[in-house]
Amino acid sequence: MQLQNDLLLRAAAGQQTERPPVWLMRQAGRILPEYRALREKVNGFKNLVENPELVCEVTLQPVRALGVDAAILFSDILVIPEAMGLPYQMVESKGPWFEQTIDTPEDIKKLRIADPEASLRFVTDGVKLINQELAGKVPLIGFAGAPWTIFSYMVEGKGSKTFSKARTFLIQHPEAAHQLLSMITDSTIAYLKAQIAAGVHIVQLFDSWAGILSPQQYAVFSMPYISRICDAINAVPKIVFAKGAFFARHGLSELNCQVIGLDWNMDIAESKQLTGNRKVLQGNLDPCILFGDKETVKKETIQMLDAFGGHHIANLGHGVYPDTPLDNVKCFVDTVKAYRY
Ligand code: 1CP
Repeated sequence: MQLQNDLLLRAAAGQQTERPPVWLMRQAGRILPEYRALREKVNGFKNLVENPELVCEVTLQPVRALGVDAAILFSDILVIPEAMGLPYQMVESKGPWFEQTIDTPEDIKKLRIADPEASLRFVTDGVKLINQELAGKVPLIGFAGAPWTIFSYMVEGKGSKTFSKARTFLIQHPEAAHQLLSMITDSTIAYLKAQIAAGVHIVQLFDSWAGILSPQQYAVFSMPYISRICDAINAVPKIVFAKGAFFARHGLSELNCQVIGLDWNMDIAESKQLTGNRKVLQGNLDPCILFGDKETVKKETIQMLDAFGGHHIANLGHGVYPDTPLDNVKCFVDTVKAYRY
């Protein structure tokens, strides 16, 4: 279907656009009262994620409420560990929790490569419904976690500040780590291909825990797997967001992808230089700016847009925090939409 607003796809393709497209990581979720109400009604996160009609509804909520230039599929990166044999729960106000974890190389034998046809139909059915409902209004972003980030949750079993258990696994069992990362990679390729076949227009890989590895470890345990995914997916443009991996910006710019996401710790001018204008850049306003007053939100947003100066997709440097004032999220979006190069 012809898209009415294809700004994101034009920008991702490296074309000069009249202004940057804008969307927010975690735009679907707790910033919206209509999300909180629905989540309450169905009694929890997984009951939303696993129901295609509700996936569709929650994906569309921010498009209606904020007027962003893209929808992002409502799901979670943790559906992949589950499809590989490690089910997760989402514990109210705590986050993800896995009953079983990967503690030893032996544990990997319990896992399988994810079969999206068999276990992720709620996602692909959701994608089809979303596109029907969007009717070409804006593009739909699909996503998956990068293998290293998924590995971290499978070993750790929950969120962590240090992911020291996951990093220790790399030291004690490097070969088993590669085996598991490879299985996650194959699962992710199958999963993204299924999302694309169902209709997503562009995909983002979230390497949320990239920044806790050393540059050397990143080059060994993360980048090669991201590279394999980028090489396997060619039907749509790819965004790679490696949170905290300031040391990998040059390396990331050599991947077979169109867009690199930046977090707010990464200087814009320096990032442009390190990526040598080979990539479109996405990001990178500190989500905390949206807790300032409107003048501050406008001023900081325009300053960021000026600093990128083109070949840019406007976003925050990480997901929008759930308690952000909705008015300020709108102010951010409206400021980008009023901007012209
Ligand atoms: O309703 C709730 O309380 C659940 C909060 C929530 C939401 C709205 C979680 C739990 N996941 C999601 C949806 C989600 N997760 C999306 C939806 C699309 C959108 O962006 O609007 C996406 C892209 C994700 C991806 C995701 N899940 C990431 C990567 C992005 C990032 O933030 O770095 C990660 C690390 C997760 C794991 C996860 N899921 C949920 C939480 C609270 C966490 C993080 C836990 C931790 O701190 O380790």
